[in-house]
Amino acid sequence: MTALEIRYTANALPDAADALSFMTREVRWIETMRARKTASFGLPYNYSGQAYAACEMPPVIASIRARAAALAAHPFNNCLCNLYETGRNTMGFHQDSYEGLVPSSLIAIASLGATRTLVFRSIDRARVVAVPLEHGSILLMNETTQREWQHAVKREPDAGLRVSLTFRQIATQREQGPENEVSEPFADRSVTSRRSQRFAARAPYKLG
Ligand SMILES: O=C(O)CCC(=O)C(=O)O
Repeated sequence: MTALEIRYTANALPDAADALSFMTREVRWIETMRARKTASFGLPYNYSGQAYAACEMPPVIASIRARAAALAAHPFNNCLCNLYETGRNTMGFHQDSYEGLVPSSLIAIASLGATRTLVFRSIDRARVVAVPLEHGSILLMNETTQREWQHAVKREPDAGLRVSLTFRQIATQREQGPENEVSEPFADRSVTSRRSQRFAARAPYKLG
């Protein structure tokens, strides 16, 4: 069974308090899901049966994206946001789909507000790893982790409001200008594997 390859950076966002205030006041949240509210910025993206249209990233989100991209060492062109108004808002166990993503894309989760625990469960259900996601942190996951593990945000009744911003690199070129261009060929698995190896070598949470 493959190790859990994730990288967690606490205090990654110096302006986290202002960003949380922006996300709660300025974002128009979509209410199509029962368990939480969502919003998407950047390129259009389909997630969990919901089609999100293209939407320019406001500067606050673009600056979080820049921080996540620096940690991931590659650009992101979509940000799917989740609003957990209380600890009763959740996300069930799932693997993020790589359909439409650059295969070597890492997925970044930036967290604002109350700490919620991201629970990883190996596909064979033999192992569980709980990672508290603190205000201002960024967690990176790679494609191997998506293939071999599921993750969830479970109910934590005492938790307060939390926003997560999840960044992905969608395999679409040119539409958004040079800063969002996919810098590598979509189907080049050798790049995927080199990026994954580099990530795995540096992942402090490499458990296995
Ligand atoms: O809100 C979170 O931290 C979890 C996000 C997540 O699991 C996802 O976008 O797939």
